[in-house]
Amino acid sequence: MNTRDYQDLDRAHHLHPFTDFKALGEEGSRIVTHAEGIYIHDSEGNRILDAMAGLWCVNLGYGREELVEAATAQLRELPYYNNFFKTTHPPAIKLAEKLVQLAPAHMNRVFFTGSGSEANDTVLRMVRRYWALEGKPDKQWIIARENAYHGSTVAGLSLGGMAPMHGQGGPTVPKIAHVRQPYWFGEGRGMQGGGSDPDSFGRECAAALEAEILALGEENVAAFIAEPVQGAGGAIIPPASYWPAVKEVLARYDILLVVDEVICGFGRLGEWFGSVHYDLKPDLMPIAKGLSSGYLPIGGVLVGDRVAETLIEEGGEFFHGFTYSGHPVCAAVALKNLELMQAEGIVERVRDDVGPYLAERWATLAEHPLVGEARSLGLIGALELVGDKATGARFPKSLGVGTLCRDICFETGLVMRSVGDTMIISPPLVIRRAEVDELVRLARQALDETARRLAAGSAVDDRPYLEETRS
Ligand code: PXG
Repeated sequence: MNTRDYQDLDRAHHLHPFTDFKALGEEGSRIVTHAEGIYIHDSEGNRILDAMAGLWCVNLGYGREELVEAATAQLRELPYYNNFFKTTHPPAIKLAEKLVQLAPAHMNRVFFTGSGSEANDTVLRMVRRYWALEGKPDKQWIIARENAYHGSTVAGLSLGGMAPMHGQGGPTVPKIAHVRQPYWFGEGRGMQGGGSDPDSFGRECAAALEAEILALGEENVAAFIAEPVQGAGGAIIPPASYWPAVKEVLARYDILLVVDEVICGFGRLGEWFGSVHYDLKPDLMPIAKGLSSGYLPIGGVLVGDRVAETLIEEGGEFFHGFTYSGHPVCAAVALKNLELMQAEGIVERVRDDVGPYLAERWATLAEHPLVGEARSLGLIGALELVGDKATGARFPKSLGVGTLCRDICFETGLVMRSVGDTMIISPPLVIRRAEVDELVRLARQALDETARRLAAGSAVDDRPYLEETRS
């Protein structure tokens, strides 16, 4: 089959996630056929540097034989059994033990799911159940953040702060509130001056959280949920003041902290968990993606002792679980993935070597005329595209500059995502220094071409997925 055949069949039968079905049908999809290391290949013979690690998940890179072997061996041994009805199997037991060894000391239990969305559904039920068991059934409100992404199931999207998602498919889950995100470049700096410096802004965001707690009443608030660094929202690295101030606020009130580690977990920020980088000591940590380097779908919730002890001692049966909770093949692959990460010192490499190297190289893009800010932490990074470098003013939204740049990146041989006019990267953690150089060179080339086409007046007006969801 050639590209056209694939595209015709795809158009006829396949509804893609977060996609304008009709627009994609007209344009035709890109067919990715195989991959190795940090490169994907498409059906037209293009080799493309995947600076998004698939969808923030292929942390060990493509083509790791050890993971293929772990899956194959487990498929032969026991392809499926469940963890309901007083049964389990070695892969789930061993993976739980490994996760607890890697997690902060006070987290000693894990509940497995098939995805990050299911992990956040589990979080929602667990925190409300916890408070009911503690004799505080009114503590039901969960505070999340505007522009947050916590998944696409009904609980996931309700916790998320993406207004267009809330607008489709009927009412969201009740008793979830959203407070402002610590997005200094987008919301804090003030476009014509008059904004805050990053640290004051970080404290203002924490104060907004406290104000929301007081407005709802502490006695009604169950938990605060946030990513250490917002991924899908636009690789938003909070000001240094933000997390310490949020911790202070949460310590004043009796509210659980849920840190969504679906993207930041497993080395992305140069520690095993983003919570360790920011010293957060969460009560619950939803995980997925990098847990298996995306080779097979698996997620879970790491549960701190405070919540686990109540659920275990007081709870009786917890009526919750999925057919694929702790699936043996997914668990075997995840375990092998974590073992490889340990054996190869991947997390330390991100922290001490390739993360700082990316930071240095990425920062050089700040000089580009289209770039208002270049930021990174570990192996997550963003470029803010601006129409006026002197004032930092954005392009008119209707120009779709981020989309244009993203499409040019593909043509240039680079996967770089756009969220509005923010370009984001999250490359495989195994990326080498020479590949970082190539990534930055390709990004610069794409920026140059974007500037050239803008000058020639050929911006596009189609909007990419998730772009419309920026609140
Ligand atoms: N939490 C966070 C922080 C995520 O990034 C989820 C939960 C949900 O995980 P599942 O496995 O149910 O997808 C995610 C997922 C994007 C994009 O465009 C990001 C995600 C998913 C789809 C697209 O950046 N993150």
